[in-house]
Amino acid sequence: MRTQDYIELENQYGAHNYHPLDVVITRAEGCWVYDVEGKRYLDCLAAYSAVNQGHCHPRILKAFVEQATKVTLTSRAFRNDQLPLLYKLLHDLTGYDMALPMNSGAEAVETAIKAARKWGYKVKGIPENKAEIIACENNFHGRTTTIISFSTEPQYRDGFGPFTPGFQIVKYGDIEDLKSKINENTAAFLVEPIQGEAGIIVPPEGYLRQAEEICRKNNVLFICDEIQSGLGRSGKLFAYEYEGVHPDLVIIGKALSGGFYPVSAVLGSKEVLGVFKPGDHGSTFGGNPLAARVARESLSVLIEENMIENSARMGEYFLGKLKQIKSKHIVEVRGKGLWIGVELDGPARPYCERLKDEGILCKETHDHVIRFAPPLIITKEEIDWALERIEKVIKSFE
Ligand code: IF1
Repeated sequence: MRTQDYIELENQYGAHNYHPLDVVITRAEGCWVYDVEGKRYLDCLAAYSAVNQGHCHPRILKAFVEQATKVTLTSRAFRNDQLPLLYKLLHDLTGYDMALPMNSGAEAVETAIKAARKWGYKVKGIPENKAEIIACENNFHGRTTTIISFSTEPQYRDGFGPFTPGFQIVKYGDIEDLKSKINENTAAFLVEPIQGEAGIIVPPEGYLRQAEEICRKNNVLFICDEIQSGLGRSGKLFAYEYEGVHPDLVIIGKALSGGFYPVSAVLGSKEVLGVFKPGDHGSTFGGNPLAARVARESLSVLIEENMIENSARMGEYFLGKLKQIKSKHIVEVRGKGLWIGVELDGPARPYCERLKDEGILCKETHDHVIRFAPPLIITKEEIDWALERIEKVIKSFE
């Protein structure tokens, strides 16, 4: 079968909830993916930062296969020999005393919302059903009905009401707005340390530090969603580290499994995550031994193969070179680590289509931004290979 044959099948039998590029990938390794015609592409999306370690990382694959021959799922009605080891590794790596494992990022965000509300009632003493959680304009935290209830993106909400109450929206980066929206019923402030879907928006220097301070002063939980920004993407283990803050809850996912398996988790203190009593919350697959084994290996290779340092170093190089590209259509080039957005004065999709023809796969975000987020193992040579083609494509629109 050829590319078009796969596309026709997908169009005929699949729901059309995406508008993917017309490339049909059959194999992937490291930073490169190969289509059914045998053409190779440099992957500059890394599955929205779920394959930070590079596609089909051999060590994660080995761990995945070995564990799959032993036991994959026990349910949490019983214990297994992998989850405790993941808990210990997460504690040693992050300093957080407790973790609650889930599967998708959205499930971890929902878990954090439930933890914050329960903490609000049981610890802070907010009157029942009065808890409020503050989120930011242009946030992206997932696609469940509760999460899109506080989305400000009309398309993510259209046709999905009625919405879950109990959320307030503040301008991202605006400390005064946060101060004005906090009240005695506020349980938590949920924020992306760098907004991904919004177009890789880095907040003003000091914003997270001031936000944490305001939360502490008002006995409000400070929650960072690091599902996309975390695990090395920004050049540090967590993007919040740039501001030296210590969130009450940290939400992780995506690269926690190196792209092998849906694994997510909420990290926090015993005071906050301890609000969950047996039976309060759960998930059939949450914390399964296969997920835990894969997550352990994914974290280990991230650290042992110095991928976070590479993200910082290669990201600085990539960003610096992209900033040198002259074009009247480029509004701004911004980012942190290997997470870069090139904002244009018009739609970014045509650029992504042309980049595909040049052998580079990336995805527009918020219409006008080309996002470059390759696996964190990318080399200087691969970046130079890409830069040549990126410059050619950008110049072709002059
Ligand atoms: C899609 C982008 C979208 C996330 C943050 C939670 C989640 C995500 C910061 C939920 C997921 C994915 C979802 C995927 C495309 C991608 C995405 F931001 F990465 F670009 F949509 F906005 N918090 N982001 O980025 O995690 O439940 O998906 O595991 O829905 O199209 P999930």
